[in-house]
Amino acid sequence: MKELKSLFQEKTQHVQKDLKDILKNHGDLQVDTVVLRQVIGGMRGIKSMFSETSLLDPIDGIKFRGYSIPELRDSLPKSSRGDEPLPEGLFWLMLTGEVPSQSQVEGLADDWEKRSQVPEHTYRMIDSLPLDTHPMTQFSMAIASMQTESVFAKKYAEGISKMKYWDPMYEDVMNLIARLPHIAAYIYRRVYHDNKQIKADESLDWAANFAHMLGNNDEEFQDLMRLYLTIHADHEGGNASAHTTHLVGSTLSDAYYSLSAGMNALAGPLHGLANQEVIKFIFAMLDEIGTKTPTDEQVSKFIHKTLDEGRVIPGYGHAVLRQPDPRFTAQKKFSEKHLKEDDLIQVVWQLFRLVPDILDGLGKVKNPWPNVDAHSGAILVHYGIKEYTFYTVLFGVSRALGVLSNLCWARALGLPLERPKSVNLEWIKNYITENTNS
Ligand code: CMX
Repeated sequence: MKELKSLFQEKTQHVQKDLKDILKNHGDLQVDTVVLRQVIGGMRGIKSMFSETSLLDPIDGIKFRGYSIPELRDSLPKSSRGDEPLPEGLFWLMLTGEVPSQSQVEGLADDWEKRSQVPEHTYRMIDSLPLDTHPMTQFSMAIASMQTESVFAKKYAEGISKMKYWDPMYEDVMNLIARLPHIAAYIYRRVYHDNKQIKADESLDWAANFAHMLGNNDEEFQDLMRLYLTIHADHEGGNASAHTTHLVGSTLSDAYYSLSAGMNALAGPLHGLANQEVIKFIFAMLDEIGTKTPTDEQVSKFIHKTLDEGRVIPGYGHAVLRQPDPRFTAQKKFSEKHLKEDDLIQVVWQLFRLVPDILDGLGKVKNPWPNVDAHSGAILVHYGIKEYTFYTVLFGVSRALGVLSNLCWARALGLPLERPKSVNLEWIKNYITENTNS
């Protein structure tokens, strides 16, 4: 069907040109409460979602129920064996708005441990996939495969009142969160460690047990996982994985369908997959230059080359942030404490020194600063998790905490089906004619 393909290409070129002209000449034209630039440009900044769990400020970064990342590190309960906050505590905070006590997080960890049995058919489904299936595909499919267990779907089929939706949703959410580290570790060990699985250690907290099942019992790595699973958990409601989970949930799809969809959004290279792209980019650069300790000049040259090829610098830029991401800073602080001498960490910091000025020089990048994904890979490599195609799964286990607490809230508040209005090119052109002198 060559004819169809070339016809399509020709049509896109016309519309592309029209949209470019419209953006240039009428981008600021008001349409209802927004402007045309936002209608065409990915809805940037339109306040049209309700989400209680966190709020993102372009300068200050993310605040979870009013707590910045440094404040979380001070305020949330910790394990007796580490300095970093327990993600159980963040989940409690996001769900209730209250900082839990030590015994409350321990109770939550116990509850998750009791709910952690993954159905046998999920393991069989994962095993049926080719080994080289991307781990995010395996993860998303594994989540969807557990939909057979949905309490919400069962209660809905029985005719539950809408006033009670939150209850089975809460049960699904708790069951899902409890099982995610088990599925993720299973995929990791299956793909990269000859399917040699490691049994859970019930005495450990949620993150430390995950680290253990991945195959690393180093206490420093366990603490890293507590930090990692805390800082990636939420970035208010409009980011692609949170928004997708919310949108799918708004149709009264259950938590399994909703999270699986959200993970598919996270798997895009402009979103969560950027964490694997960053380390790939660094490895490719070091490989090409032929050293582990490149000079600033060599690194700058590689960055310019990447941009000249029409590619983005992964780990840099953000749709909302206009400062270095506090999640990047938290990982930098962790590295300054534990990994200062690591060559790869030094390269991450070298990029931090060089990339922002180069991106600024392009004159179009709104935020030249590093985001969360710029740092995580190099830390994981240090602790032996070198298989970077797995990195986004780690992000996903954490992101589930935020998007699933939002799902509980959405059903508790009876938030409606999402249904924004879209318009076509003809509508936009007519609108411009009716509302301007052109
Ligand atoms: N490298 C090169 N160019 C970049 C860039 C980067 N890191 N960041 C933005 N730009 C470019 C955009 O591609 C766009 O170019 P065009 O006008 O030619 O299309 C221009 O600068 C303006 O983009 P923007 O308004 O600054 O950024 P957006 O809100 O459109 O996009 C983001 C935000 C994150 C997709 C973008 O910065 C990017 O592609 N970054 C690299 C990928 C990445 O790190 N993603 C992870 C984000 C965090 C996460 O969700 O995990």
